[in-house]
Amino acid sequence: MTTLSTQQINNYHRDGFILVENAVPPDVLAQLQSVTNDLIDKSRNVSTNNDVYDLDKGHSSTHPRLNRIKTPHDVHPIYKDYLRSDALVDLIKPLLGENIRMNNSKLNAKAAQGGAPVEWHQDWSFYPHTNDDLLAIGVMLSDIGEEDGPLQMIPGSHKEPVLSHFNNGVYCGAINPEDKAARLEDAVSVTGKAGSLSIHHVRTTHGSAPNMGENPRLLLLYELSAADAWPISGALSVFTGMNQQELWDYFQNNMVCGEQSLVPRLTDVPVVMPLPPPGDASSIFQTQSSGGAKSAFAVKNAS
Ligand SMILES: O=C(O)CCC(=O)C(=O)O
Repeated sequence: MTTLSTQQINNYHRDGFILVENAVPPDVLAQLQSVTNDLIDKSRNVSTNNDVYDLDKGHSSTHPRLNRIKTPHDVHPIYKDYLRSDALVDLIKPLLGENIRMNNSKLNAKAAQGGAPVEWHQDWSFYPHTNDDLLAIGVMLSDIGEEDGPLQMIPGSHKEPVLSHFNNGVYCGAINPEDKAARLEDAVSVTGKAGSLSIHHVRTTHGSAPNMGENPRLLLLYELSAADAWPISGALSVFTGMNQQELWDYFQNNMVCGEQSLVPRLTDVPVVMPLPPPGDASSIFQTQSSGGAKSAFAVKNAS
């Protein structure tokens, strides 16, 4: 499978997400899994969060437990090689056009038996751009079933108003689960075998419950944008703190295909700046916990 069917493209535009099964070539999947398992193994030597690892509660040298490998594309070339392969690029061009940039990558390695939830949010609230031709690809590196804390999406939410992601006046990277406009009762789980992909629009409301399964839930996420979508200064994002040269180099180094554009395409998009920031914005897990996000999943588990 290297292209999306017309129906998949239409479903992406209608629902704001799709599942693409058997998308990763088996040899590539095996390499991605092997490199990832090695990285998890190496986290045994780490005891505090650093540039590579965001550790889960209970992490130790005998029981490695990770929330995340932060920017896998910086850690091993395989992650960028797959992103730039025909197998992936041909899938996303119908959604983002010929000129595509990667803004960031991350590998959410939700540890087995309780690995942290990700509270409901819209990625757009973290990093508004000049237009919303942005999406995230989730590459399943493990089988992800209902008990493993799969991504859950709210169909059609990418066309609805952007919800408040604030708590007590501070950006907390999550909506209030009591917000009726979020329609959380409509959630759909995106489950699949290793080698499947989820693709979701930057404005689609999504989250995921703790992993209650026996194995880590390994989801490699690439955040991509049309090259003429430029981040709005002040966003809580990977670009914050870069000088002009660093930003330019980053953009150039992370082109997936086509050419970088110097002419941002401005469209009528709803923007709320994610400011003031929470105490620790080093990952979504820290943003949500230090920002005091209300937990949908803790409430659900307790009931
Ligand atoms: O890993 C997950 O379940 C959700 C990840 C996510 O939404 C994010 O990191 O922005």
